[in-house]
Amino acid sequence: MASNKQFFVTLAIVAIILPSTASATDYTVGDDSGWNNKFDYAAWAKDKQFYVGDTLSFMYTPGSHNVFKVNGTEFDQCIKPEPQLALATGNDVITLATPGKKWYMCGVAQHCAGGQKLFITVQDASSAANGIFASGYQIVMIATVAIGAMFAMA
Ligand SMILES: [Cu+2]
Repeated sequence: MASNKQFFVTLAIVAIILPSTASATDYTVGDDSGWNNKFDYAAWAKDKQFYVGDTLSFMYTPGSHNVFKVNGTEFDQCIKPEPQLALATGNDVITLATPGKKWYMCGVAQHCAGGQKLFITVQDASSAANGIFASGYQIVMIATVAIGAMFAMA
């Protein structure tokens, strides 16, 4: 019954790995509109849940805009940091590595004052509802696989 054992081992690996890889989301900021000065990013972020491990992609024509990660005061007052801190490739991908509040703004002209700024709150994946779901799912799958393996080896 070697083939049955292989099947359950494969199932066990898939069951344990799948939920943890499926939970990371890549958000294109502004979706099809990208990163520009004619979009409401507060409305875009409002109904989204951001977790550690997710990524933000800022898409724009290089030179027309840029991206600064700033603090809350800089965000509120549109204070531009040192120019060399700007992300400016036009396809800037930021991984949300830690939980907490994150602020981003465009440093070109008066775009920030015009609304080209993004504020999000990143949640710790392990404390989030989907984290609890994932670990519960894993326990159920491991138990199922263990019972199946016992039958397979009998
Ligand atoms: Cu801009």
